[in-house]
Amino acid sequence: MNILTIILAVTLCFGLLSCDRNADLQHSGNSMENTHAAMPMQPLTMLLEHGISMMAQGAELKLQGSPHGDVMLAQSADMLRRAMSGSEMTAMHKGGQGQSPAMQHTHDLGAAAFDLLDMMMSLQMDKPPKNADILHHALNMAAQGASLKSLAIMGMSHDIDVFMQQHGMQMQQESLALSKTGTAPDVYQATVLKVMGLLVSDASEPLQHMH
Ligand SMILES: [Cu+2]
Repeated sequence: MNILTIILAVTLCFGLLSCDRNADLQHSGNSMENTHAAMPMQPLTMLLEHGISMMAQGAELKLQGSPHGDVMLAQSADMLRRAMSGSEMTAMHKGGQGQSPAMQHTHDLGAAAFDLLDMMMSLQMDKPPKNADILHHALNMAAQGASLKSLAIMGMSHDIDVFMQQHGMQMQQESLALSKTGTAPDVYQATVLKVMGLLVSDASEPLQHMH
């Protein structure tokens, strides 16, 4: 091996090493953003689902005259905002996930939930909407069912995942049956039904494709 070949080999080696180091530095510099950009949608969806469950209970308490109703409605507003416009959501959009079907579905659900929350905040004890108690109960069930399904999709517990997903779907079917009140829906009922419809039709893959 002549001296030129050795010099070439050594230069090449250093070149590769420094490239690697640059890549590493770039990676660690952005690591927070990268982690968020690659984050699955489920944790944010679960915040949203929990916020909706709290709204349903808060609205019911408010109609019963409990001051804790307003507290819960305010807390659910914070939770919806945390999910929909927190740093994770911003990073996911910057990372190119803004156009995914899951993202679009999450924003549809978030928007519908905010619309309903507005109506709930102005509920009055002496003027409850038609069938309010059954609708709140059904909404809470649909949200909890959605949460079980989201947890199952995260794939942490194998057989229990399947059980949770099945129970989540069962809760949602029962919630839909409960919410059919047999009367023509007024604006309040239609808004609740819209949120429930979005909770039931999540855009995630069926569980059997995840393993
Ligand atoms: Cu988004």
